[in-house]
Amino acid sequence: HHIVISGVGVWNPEYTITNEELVESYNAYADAFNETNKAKIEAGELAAKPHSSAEFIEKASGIKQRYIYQKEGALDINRMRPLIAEREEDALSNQAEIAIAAAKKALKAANKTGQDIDAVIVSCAYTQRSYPAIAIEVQHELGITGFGFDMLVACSAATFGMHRAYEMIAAGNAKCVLVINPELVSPQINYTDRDSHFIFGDVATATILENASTANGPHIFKVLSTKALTQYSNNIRSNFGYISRANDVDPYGADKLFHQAGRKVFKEVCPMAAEHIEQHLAKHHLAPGDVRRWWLHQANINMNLLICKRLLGREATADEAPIVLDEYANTASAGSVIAFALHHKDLQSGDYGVLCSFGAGYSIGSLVLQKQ
Ligand code: CO8
Repeated sequence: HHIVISGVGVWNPEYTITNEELVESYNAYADAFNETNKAKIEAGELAAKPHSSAEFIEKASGIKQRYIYQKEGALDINRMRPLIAEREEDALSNQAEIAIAAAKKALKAANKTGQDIDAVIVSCAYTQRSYPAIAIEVQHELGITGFGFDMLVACSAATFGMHRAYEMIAAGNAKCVLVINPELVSPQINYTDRDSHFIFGDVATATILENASTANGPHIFKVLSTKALTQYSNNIRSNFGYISRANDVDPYGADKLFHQAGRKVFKEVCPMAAEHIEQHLAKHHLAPGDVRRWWLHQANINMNLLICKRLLGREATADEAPIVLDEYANTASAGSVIAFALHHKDLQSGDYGVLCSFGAGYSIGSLVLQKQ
């Protein structure tokens, strides 16, 4: 089977939040919290909220700013969450809107229209509703005949989505698949938690996978193979779900939002990811040194530096393993796709690249690519 990635697109929200803006809001919130709870804190019944710092954030993560779908509300210390107005049932949903924006860019890059697509996969960390699927809404809006479905794999949603597209094409069940990652994650961020308030940003990415015989875009990458691994861990978790209502618990409690044991994740996931990539390359008799570009998951700059060092035995250059964290922060599954979208046009025919996600689950998903 000759299956290729023939187009990719990234859509950025119009609003950004810098580390400085984020920290100013959080610190004002923490001061107000500590003032309100002064008696309990002095009695040792409640922990005081410590200050956050923009320098810490940049040094610990590589993040300088993040995009946000709706800035209003997120920095308001009496609210600490974005204000997103509910839409009527006959209006386009928020996630379909950003999915379509990214999809149009990917279609253009691949020289395709909706008529060329016969399957749509919306794959991301959260969907805003259970049904009807966001993918079917997107399919309808773009005039696509065929089928669509949603799937969730947290950080590895994008790569696992591409894996499914690859298999659907290989099996002859689809010819040209649109995979979209509308990562609208800001509603799940706990802006009152200093350990995690800085980590995530909103974005949408899309890719087109198809048979090599129909691909006619300017930048075509053959998918040599796909490889996936999952291993259960509670170290990155969100307990938000439809059963909360029946549990009689606060559906907005801190454990219902993203939370993690960041140090443990770092220590456990880095070796797993490096080993996974090495094994995947070995299937093609390739060594890490043969890889021209690494489009890695974008959770933390130090994680990527460490993984590359394990693979290459030296530091990777920014040209070899581009980082987009400074501008985008962690965008759940979209990070490696953004890196690919912004840094693929300069590759020469025959060059190898690895696209790889790693994170919650734990989950690792990779594709070994070769520029046509
Ligand atoms: N400002 C100042 N100080 C801080 C702050 C802050 N904001 N936060 C923590 N500190 C303090 C800590 O309290 C600690 O103090 P002390 O030493 O006194 O205890 C000190 O700074 C050092 O803290 P850490 O050891 O925790 O700091 P690290 O250097 O380990 O950095 C990170 C923390 C950045 C979280 C790092 O551990 C990390 O990135 N780990 C990997 C995390 C990761 O990859 N997570 C995956 C995320 S999941 C995903 O990608 C998708 C999930 C689905 C999407 C969810 C969307 C909402």
